[in-house]
Amino acid sequence: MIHRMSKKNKKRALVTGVTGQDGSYLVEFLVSKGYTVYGLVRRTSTDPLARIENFYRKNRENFILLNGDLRDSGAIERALTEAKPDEIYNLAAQSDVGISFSCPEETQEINYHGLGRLVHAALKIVPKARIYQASTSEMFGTSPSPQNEKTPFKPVSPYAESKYWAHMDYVVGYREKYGLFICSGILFNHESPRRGKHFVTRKITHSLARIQLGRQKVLELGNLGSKRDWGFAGDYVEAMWLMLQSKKPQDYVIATGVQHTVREFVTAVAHELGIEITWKGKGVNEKGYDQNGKLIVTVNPAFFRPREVQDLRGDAGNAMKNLGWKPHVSFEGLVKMMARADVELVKRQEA
Ligand code: NAP
Ligand code: F7E
Repeated sequence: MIHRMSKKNKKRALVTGVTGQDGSYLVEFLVSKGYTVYGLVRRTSTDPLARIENFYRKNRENFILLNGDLRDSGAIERALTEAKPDEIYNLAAQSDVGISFSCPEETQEINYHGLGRLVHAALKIVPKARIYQASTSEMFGTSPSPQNEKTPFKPVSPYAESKYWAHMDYVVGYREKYGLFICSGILFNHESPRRGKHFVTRKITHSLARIQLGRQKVLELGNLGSKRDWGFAGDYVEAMWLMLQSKKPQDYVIATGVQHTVREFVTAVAHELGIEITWKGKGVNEKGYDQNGKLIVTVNPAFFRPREVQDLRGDAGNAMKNLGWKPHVSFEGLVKMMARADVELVKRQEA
């Protein structure tokens, strides 16, 4: 059990992607452990701080924001010089798999070269810092489930390829070549009320909440048969931290081991909101009706991907054994948490 640290030996962490879903949970977790956290924030035309604003306002002593972008080596060097981190969590990414098919260069630039810039700067400025890389189950691609650390990587999207090469070159490669303490968390899908609305779980909870409250008629989705292993983001950030507390850097799969289809996620969220869905038809003609026979879910081929990962279910046995990590929120708990949060959000927006 690790206790909060005294001021003198306070650990320092740099978190890239601190404004994202995982970044927001991780900064709360690290500050609760007594860390001083530096968060890298890139310039955007809209306010990027939505997920961390309240926490930032109340924790300015232990939470410092620095301007920077993973595409800018100078900014990364300045951030490392100022933060002097003991631990670096690289969560920044173009993280949308679907969008990576239309923006492969940007995806590669941020996800692959961004990690390259970060590790080169770390070798120069803080060579002893421990580095966590946000790798992904998408790297397994078409390898059948269950997937663990020994499963072959068969990436099928520009996103998965960028993460795969970042893992091979800068995590596995630099650990061997330069003795860097760097490791990959190969995380399966993890969600929360803070998930971006373009990812399928949040699109479903937000849209069905709007449908239940009469603000939207139909939810349009893509591949309903796709299978994922969905966990809670708040549980997964603890695994990131545990990996950097290990004696030796090692890559771990982090997952719940439970798999559901997108269709099952829709049915479960609808049930939570008092809507009982009946599915009729197949493929692009499949439709979901509520208990009154009203059409509420349709398939729109525009949401299909050129290449799809159909079957993900992780085996996190190594993380459970070596790190003592386990997920606390079940699939049902996640559905409930996200559905309720979106009903409250939509109600507030109505007022
Ligand atoms: P997210 O919500 O999309 O957050 C991504 C973060 O990266 C945001 O803070 C974003 O900033 C930042 N970012 C994007 N481009 C950047 C750049 N050029 N320079 C600096 N920052 C940049 O993603 P997430 O769900 O929290 O995921 C965190 C990490 O884990 C990502 O690397 C993702 O690929 C990986 N991952 C996620 C999952 C999952 O299921 N959530 C599973 C496996 C791996 P803005 O706020 O300005 O956009
Ligand atoms: O899609 C299908 C879609 O976009 C899940 C990222 O965090 O997790 C995430 O990537 C599944 C896919 O997540 C829609 O085709 C159907 O099969 O929520 P998603 P993802 O692609 O699994 C991994 C682990 C990461 O690393 C990524 O950063 O749902 N699907 N209909 C749809 N997906 C979306 N987005 N929208 C639909 O309408």
